[in-house]
Amino acid sequence: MLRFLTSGESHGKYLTATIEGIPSGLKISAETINHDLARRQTGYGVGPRMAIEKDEVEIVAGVRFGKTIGSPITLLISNRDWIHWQETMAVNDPKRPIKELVTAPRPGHADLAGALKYHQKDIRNILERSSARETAARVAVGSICRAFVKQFGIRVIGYVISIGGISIKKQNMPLDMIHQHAEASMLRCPDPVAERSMIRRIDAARKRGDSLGGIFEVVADGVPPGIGSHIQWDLRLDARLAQAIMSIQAIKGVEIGMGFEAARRSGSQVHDPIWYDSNKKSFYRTTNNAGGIEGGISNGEMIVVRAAMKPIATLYAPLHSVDIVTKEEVAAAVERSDICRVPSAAVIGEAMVCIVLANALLEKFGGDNMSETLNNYASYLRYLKRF
Ligand code: EPS
Repeated sequence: MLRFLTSGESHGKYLTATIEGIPSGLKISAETINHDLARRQTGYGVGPRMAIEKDEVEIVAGVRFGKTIGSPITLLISNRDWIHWQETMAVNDPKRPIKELVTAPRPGHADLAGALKYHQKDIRNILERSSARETAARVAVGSICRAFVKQFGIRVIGYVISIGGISIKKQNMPLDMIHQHAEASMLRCPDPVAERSMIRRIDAARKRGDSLGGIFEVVADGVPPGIGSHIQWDLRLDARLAQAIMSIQAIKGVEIGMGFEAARRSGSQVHDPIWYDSNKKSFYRTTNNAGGIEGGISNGEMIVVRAAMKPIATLYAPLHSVDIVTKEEVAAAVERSDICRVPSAAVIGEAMVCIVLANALLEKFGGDNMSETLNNYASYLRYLKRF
């Protein structure tokens, strides 16, 4: 079983992650993880914080001479901004009382619900952990899982398909081209025409003191049939992907394949007819409305997950709120913030998909070292041809 935990506050000293269950013998390098960390930090619409941070991982446990050794892997990422927050975020009792309490909850953030739940009169004790800064740690974990799923020939690609109501046109664009364009785009958007309109929308939102959300899509290519299971609710691959994606800060909706559109169509317009290729000795589909999953099990087609991200909750032109101490009507707190982080969310989505797939693959193929795991996989592929 693969499991992981992250810890760390947005302006604390470090983010950390511990991941357990990766077999021994998997090649891991800080450079590869840093590449994904850098991808998460880019994007037109990021706020001033990203000029301060340049995320770099330190691997402090579980890896020796560039390979996993089967023990828990612990990762550290420094918050460079911490230097400016040492007093505010001190672990020990402060020498002087902290006067700058945050007491005006932001609608859409965890501020009020968290303050009520954890009995806090300083919302900083909530916002520091609810901040999407935490996703840097998840991307680092996802990067290790990406290295694992790559051994199975799986690649996971995320890109933006809509921002602020502007959507891309990608009919029939091959995956390689989508990937290439998305990587080159400052909005991780494969359609340069749509990208230009999105940028205009972001500029307009910035001028108004507003923020924008959008939709990203993550695809996993090369997943074999038979991952996940129909036999229990918590083993279903689609359910696990939905939970993982929904757990990303600010995500309000998740779709697999055709998603909500399937509810508007009849069965003959939705389900993907089954064909057999006797040369390749494998079943295939000519459509993929199921998004690669049927009955909670991967069916061998590309897995397609989409997520809707709400606009960032911190608004430079703040909404109406109520002070949690005085109960007076106030404007919501304005923390320095971003205008749009959908491009980052696409990279975080990739990480969560890699984590879920790695776990489901380990469940099916087991193994305590990579050669055992991959031998089991090779034997399964041989079985599929004989089926
Ligand atoms: C965030 C607020 C901003 C973002 C942050 C998420 O941070 P700050 O308050 O320090 O300006 O930049 O995202 C990151 C730091 C990051 O690495 O993605 C929030 O409130 O969620």
